Amino acid sequence: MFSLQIEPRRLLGRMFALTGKRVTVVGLGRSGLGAAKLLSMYGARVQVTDTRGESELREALQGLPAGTSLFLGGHPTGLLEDSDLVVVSPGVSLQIEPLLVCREKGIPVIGELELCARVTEVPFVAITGTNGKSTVTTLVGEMIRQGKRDVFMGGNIGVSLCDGLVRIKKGERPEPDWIVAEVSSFQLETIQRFKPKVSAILNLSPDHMDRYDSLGDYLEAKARIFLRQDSDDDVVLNADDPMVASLATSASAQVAWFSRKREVSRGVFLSGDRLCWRLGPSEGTLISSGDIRIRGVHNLENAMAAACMALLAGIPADSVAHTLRTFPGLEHRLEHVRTFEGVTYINDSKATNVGAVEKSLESFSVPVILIAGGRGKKTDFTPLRELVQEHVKVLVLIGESADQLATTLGQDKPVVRAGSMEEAVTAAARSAVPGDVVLLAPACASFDMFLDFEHRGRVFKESVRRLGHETA
Ligand code: UMA
Ligand code: ADP
Repeated sequence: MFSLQIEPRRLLGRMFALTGKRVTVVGLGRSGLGAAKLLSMYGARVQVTDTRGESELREALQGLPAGTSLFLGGHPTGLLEDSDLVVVSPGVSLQIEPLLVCREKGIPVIGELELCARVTEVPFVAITGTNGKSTVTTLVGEMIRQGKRDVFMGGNIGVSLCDGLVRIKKGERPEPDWIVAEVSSFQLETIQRFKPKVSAILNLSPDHMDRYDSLGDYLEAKARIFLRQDSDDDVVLNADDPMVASLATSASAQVAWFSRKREVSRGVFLSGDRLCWRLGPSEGTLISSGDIRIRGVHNLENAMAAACMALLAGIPADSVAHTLRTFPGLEHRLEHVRTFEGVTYINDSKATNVGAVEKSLESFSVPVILIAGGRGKKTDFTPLRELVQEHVKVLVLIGESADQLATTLGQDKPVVRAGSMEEAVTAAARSAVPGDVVLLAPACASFDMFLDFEHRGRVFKESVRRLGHETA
């Protein structure tokens, strides 16, 4: 059984006074820009450093508050060491030399989650896990809205939490009843006092192995989500995922479960085809699984996790059920693009790891032409072998991982290499016959060829829509 060992980290003093403090923000992406704005609003002397240069950061630079000091093209020696506080972006490894030095010198290093937790009393619902975070975050947000409460959604879902708080503090939007935060393991690495009222760990499978030494380290980062929770709080865990379930004994929060496989004493579970809930003395049936709009076994799990969290946040069961009946799912997650000449084209650009591609392939009972590849995350693709054997007719490979994928998965399958997404779609269409599915499920990050997974998905969809309209 996994036992949670969390290294004691230096806590900031009780007062989180920022006025006049020299605070360095590392990384000027969405997270860093939001943090710089929030820090400046609280009177900190903000300096920002990024490995990228001015020309690449032009847009972000325009959004920075006046008076921000800039150190671009690298992280100058001594800059971080002279800071009272360092706020690091999630994409920046804590193992880079300047941050190791800060740690040695006892300079506090936090991230956007911790910064937000220090400046707001609004309760958090926080969601982590390898897959399903964005779907569950959006579902919980919708359920809260349906329950007539105001909600702000942000974090790893692509929206800076600090930026949201700036808007709230400026009065540009009302103070919400809840903040629903999608949180990554990277963001959890830098929390100290972040204490969600309701948290969830959805599942765990290998991902980000370029950043973690082992699956245990990755799980430990995820488990930090309930580090500061106590018996007034709730943590929702997946009873069907042994690694996640084993965390229950390390949590001080009350545990609620979701399970497709068994009845649980507290939480949400499947009984026959009905989704049932049980929390303390109250229990009931939410909805029949066939009435949930988002399809697939993984989405059933997502629906149960979201329902459990929303019920724990006090949202009435009928609002929860209504959301499950109507929520259409998110773009770039098993998204139907088009059926052309009898072939169905599916965009699952967000399937950036093996676990997600497994669920993706399991969703189809017809032959699949799989478009995969991109920037690897030191991933072992071997677990996909059997499913590829069973479901895939042709592999169309793109990006930096194409060779590794061909070696691991392409031994008994036709493999086509493509230099661009357009080429990949054309090649896939050529291999397909009516009844087949062409599926983009890359199992890799997108950054070798695209800005992000959304850009990759859009380019795929554009290429698919152009089929049949090509000029000779
Ligand atoms: N940088 C440095 N030094 C370094 C490394 C990077 O200065 O050593 C700079 C880069 O040059 C770049 C900036 O840091 O300018 C990028 O920071 P970032 O990678 O943290 O990206 P942000 O745009 O700030 O977005 C981050 C999250 N990104 C990551 O964790 C990689 C966003 O999640 C999140 O929505 C946003 O903060 C607001 O909270 C995205 C994501 O891809 C969606 N997450 C990963 C995932 O889901 O797999 C974890
Ligand atoms: P995340 O925010 O964790 O990346 P998303 O909801 O964006 O999660 O989905 C990412 C990918 O994972 C998509 O390909 C989706 O089909 C797949 N997925 C969604 N939920 C699950 C789940 N519970 N288990 C495994 N894969 C899932």
